[in-house]
Amino acid sequence: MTTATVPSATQGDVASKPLTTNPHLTAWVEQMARMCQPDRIVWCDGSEAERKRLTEHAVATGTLLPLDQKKLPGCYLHRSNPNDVARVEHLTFICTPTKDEAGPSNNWMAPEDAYKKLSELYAGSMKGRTMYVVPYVMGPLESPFSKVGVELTDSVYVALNMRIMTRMGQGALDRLGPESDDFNKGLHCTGDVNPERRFICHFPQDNAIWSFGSGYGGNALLGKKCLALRIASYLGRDEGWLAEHMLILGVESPDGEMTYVAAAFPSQCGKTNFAMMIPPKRFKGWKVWTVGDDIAWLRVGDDGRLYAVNPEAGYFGVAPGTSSSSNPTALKSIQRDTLFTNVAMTSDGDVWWEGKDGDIPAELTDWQGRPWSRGSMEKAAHPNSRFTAPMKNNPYLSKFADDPQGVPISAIIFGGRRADTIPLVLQSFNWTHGVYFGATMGSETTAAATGKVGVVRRDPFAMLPFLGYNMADYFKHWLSMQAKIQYPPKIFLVNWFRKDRNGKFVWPGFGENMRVLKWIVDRARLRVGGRETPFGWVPRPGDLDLSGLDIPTERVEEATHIDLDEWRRELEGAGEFFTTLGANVPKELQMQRELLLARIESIRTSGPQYHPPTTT
Ligand code: OXD
Ligand code: MN
Repeated sequence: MTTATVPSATQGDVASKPLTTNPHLTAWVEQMARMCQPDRIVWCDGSEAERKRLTEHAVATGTLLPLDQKKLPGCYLHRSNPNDVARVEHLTFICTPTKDEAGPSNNWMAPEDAYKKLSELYAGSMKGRTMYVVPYVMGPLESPFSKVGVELTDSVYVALNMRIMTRMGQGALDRLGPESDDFNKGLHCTGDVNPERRFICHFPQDNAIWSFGSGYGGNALLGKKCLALRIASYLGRDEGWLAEHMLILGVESPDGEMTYVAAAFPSQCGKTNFAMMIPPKRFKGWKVWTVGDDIAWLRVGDDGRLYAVNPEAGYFGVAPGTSSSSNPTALKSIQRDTLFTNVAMTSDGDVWWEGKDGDIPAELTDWQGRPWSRGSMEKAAHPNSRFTAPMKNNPYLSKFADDPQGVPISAIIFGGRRADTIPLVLQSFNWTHGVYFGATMGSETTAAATGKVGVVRRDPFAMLPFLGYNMADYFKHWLSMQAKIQYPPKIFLVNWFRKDRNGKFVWPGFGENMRVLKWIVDRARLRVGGRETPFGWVPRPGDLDLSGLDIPTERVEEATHIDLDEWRRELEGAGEFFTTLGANVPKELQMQRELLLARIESIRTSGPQYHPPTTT
């Protein structure tokens, strides 16, 4: 191991001296290096020169393939190991002193067992490799709410991705300063990419993450799911704030009024598309500005409102399905300085994926580097192929995306993929009822995921795979936030995915969701009507702006309809789910569920003349 500034003969990487005198950081780097035994240590400063150098190195070693630099300047393709293409929830552990602290929804390992097991895997694992020291900040550099992390990784791909996804480099070391030990210690080693030896372990009490055996995004880019959600949710509980799997957007009306909204949807339910929505023609003059597309850190401001910061600096978006109709803003954001992972490549160095615009090319190189021809039964791009793009590429990036205080949130939206039961939009009666929406939200599984179609997988607050502590305690924390927020946001549940009897979606979705968003904004600002149902408020006829939308009234009624039998099943399902979370599910949520169930019974016994309210 050397720290002298000489180029390595084997890899072309240049070992470098520590870029800080912070003794906590340098001692930890040395300790980890003693265990992993890299050939050299490279401290990342985040400079442009460094980007160039690391990129050249990645190209020379085959980690990145250059794309057509005229058409896609600064863009490269990475192909991961085919056994390493997604987050691995079953290999993700929360390592708290007791199992109960992690709770029944998480995999748990005792910290000493996890450290021991992984130390054995790490021992000598970076021999012949480089250890990159990647200092980064989650959140704007000057924000008092941001968190510093340092990731040690043997992957140049990870270092380059972290450069896009976080505020990476010298700024993070400056923010940490010469003495503080308040930083997340992340250790990542690609190992031999063997699923049998793959672990993503979180130590909330130590503010540490140990990841071994995967080079894929969520498992390897430790700032994102690992720090900004799992560890941050734990810190948020102790420090009185919330780390959430939410997009943040600003809606601007034609007269310049801005309203900010945060929304949680389970993975792959169109969060990035919603965060970058282009309003339809009818909404001329309206604009949707993106603050964030995946994670929100929510805190109460001095003025008693809830403020949201996006801790990330880039988008790690799913490529397939991204097109000029689904998300033109994302397409514009990935024209330069973007890393693509597991997409297909055209013969002239462009990228391609299923659902992209234009004709399907006759010949491609698929995501595994194999020749592919139109008509092949196999997908050219992996369904979970990704783009990593700097958020500053987004033409609709909010000018407050980098604001140290964040943006004030007027509405919180929860949603999922539900073929029935959940109407297009429903407003909660109050905070507790809204927390109930979040706690019981879910999405139907697809055949690809489980073999069973239409099974509701409960995914509270879209945080099931991302929570760093006990789910029941998390519900309690959400309920307790009400006392801290003088002006709480209004809470809504949405469902773009309701289907009719023939299995067709009843609502067109995408840009047309602007109509629902406008109702939400107007409700949050107390200036539009709604109708009370036993389960929340829905829009009355005329409340939802449908002008210019070619959709029969009956379709809209179907989309907003409340069916008592479906709701009874829903409430029973939620009860079963609560049982799986143990005895600590807060009484408020248990009683909320019972209240709704009792309402159904009283409606039923009120006689056949009773008609549950609909929008008509
Ligand atoms: C993501 C996810 O990659 O939620 O953002 O899986
Ligand atoms: Mn996500």
